[in-house]
Amino acid sequence: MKELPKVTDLSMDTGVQELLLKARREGIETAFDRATKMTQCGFGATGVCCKHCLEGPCRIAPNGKGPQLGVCGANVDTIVARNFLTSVTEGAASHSEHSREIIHAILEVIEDKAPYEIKGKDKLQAVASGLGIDTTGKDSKQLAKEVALKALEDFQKQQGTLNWLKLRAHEKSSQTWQELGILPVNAHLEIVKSLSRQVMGGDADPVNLLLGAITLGLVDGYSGLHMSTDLQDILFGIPKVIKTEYRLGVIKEEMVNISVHGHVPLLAEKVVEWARKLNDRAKEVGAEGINVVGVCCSGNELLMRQGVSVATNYASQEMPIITGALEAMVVDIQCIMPGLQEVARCYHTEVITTLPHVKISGATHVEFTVEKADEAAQEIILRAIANFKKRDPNKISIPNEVTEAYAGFSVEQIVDALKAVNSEDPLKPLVDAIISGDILGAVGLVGCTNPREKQDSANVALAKELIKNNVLVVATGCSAHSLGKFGLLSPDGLKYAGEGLRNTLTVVGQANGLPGLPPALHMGSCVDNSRIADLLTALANYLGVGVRDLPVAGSCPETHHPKAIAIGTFFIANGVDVHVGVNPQVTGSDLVVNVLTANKEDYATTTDGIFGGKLIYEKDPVQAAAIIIDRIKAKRHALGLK
Ligand code: BF8
Ligand code: SF4
Repeated sequence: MKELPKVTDLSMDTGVQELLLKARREGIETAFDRATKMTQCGFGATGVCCKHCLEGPCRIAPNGKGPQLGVCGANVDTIVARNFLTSVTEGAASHSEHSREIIHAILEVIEDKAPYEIKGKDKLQAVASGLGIDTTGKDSKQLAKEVALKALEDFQKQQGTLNWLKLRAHEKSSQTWQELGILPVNAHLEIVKSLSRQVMGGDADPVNLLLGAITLGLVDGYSGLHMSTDLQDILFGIPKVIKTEYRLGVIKEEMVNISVHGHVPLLAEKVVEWARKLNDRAKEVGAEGINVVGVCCSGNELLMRQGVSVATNYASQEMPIITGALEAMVVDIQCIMPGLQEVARCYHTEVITTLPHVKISGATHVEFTVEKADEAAQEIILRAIANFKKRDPNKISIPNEVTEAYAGFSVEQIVDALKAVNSEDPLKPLVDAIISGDILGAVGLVGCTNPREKQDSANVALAKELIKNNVLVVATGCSAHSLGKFGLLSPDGLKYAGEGLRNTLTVVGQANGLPGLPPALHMGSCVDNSRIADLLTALANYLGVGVRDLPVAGSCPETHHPKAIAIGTFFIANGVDVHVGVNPQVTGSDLVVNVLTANKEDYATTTDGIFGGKLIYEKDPVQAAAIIIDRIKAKRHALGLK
């Protein structure tokens, strides 16, 4: 039996630490315990294990000791590259399925078959014009229908490339992809083609497989991230700056507590709506009202548009249940640990799954469709209210810390905030600060937390190091939650910033009635990495350069999900370096490592040589920040900036 690690080594969040101790006292196993028990397979960890057919599994021994070819003759480079493509494809499929759900919802809404309205009329106009749709004299419904049909084409067309790629990609980036012949045609076609090339006896050229991964990265970026964000903004409105609270103290003992967890906001928005409508019903069971809190990216979506507070992020998603005061954990899709149900069995919490293709055995299933969204949301709220009476008072313990944070920094909101400084030329103050060096560059801090890593620790340490060095941080996903918990999404966090960054953000913040902008700007959920890409495209256009030339990078210090691998690939394809702090499981192949990280020979055939961006793998956050800052400085130098 391995000794259990100290809870202070598992999470930086003292609320999580407190509940981990409670879980141990109550004999509850959590993801952190499972991570401690589970040894990682050395073959899988380096990407050299192939399970693509029943001749295997085949694994290639390191250092030439043992078989160097699979039974079919596949070598280590093919196996590692193929596994990498598998991950990117899984990510692209998840995000594309997310946007396809929103297309379907919009098509139902405009036929009055689903109880939502088109709230983002500005976004609708902007997206429709960008897609080349004639908007004159058309009402929202007609326009939304034409936009949704254009989106649907990106799952159907048999030639050309994605409408959303043409809408959102920087011209110089698409030119490179066109010259290489790697432009995606339609999302479903590329996902199927990718599966067919991974199959035994399919594509065996590692470089070709990696180019395939770039195509799937583009599917992820344009059919997944960009399309989801654009269509969600059309349906639910463009996020504006909003104040909220973070940490487990947002769960309230006197309230009926419901956490929403997952990704697609169709359900989560309805849960919030019906929690408000049925609030008084909670009083009938002795509660003061209904309190909805967020976890993971559903939490981000609700935070960005509704200011809903966030209890915690991925690795500690079981903790809200362990408070003993959570009546329901409502989930839709992605990043939902099946282990939630095992934990919930020991409390009164009802885990409620909602989608026909994402069920957990033992959990309650309330089927959600956009057509019956109101009925499903009502049933969920009424179930939660009924559970309030089932609490065991001896098991209730809610950590009391909360941290104030600001979110809602869509590109539109950032531009609006900058307009308060320069109404004629809003990007100018930002660009001037970059040119003068007050802002050295920008980093998108994105991705997850991972039960194998000390939760929030690398996300926060890396952000602090960057901010100290005048690098502006924009954040999404569970990384943004880490920063929120530790004060970096609040103007108070400016105390950690270097002078140039602090002054710039103070000026912009004060022009907008805040003491300053936070040193890290929360731009949304993981699909909202599209907002970061849009900001980069706007900056590149302003400066008349390519995205690859900008002094920027992405970083995923605590990642775990294939979606993050796909997002990283999308940014690398756009010429943005991507740092990961968790082993990307490709180190078994020198060829793959060299193509992705450009650290040895054949620079011209690396992603850095071709696209202008590379993978950086560094576990230590301070060291990682130094590497990122060096690259930012090199890109500044190439632009003629000091
Ligand atoms: O899409 S950051 S743990 S919740 S994968 Fe998952 Fe990672 Fe969180 Fe959002 Ni993104
Ligand atoms: Fe082994 Fe080749 Fe089959 Fe993979 S595809 S399991 S390497 S025989």
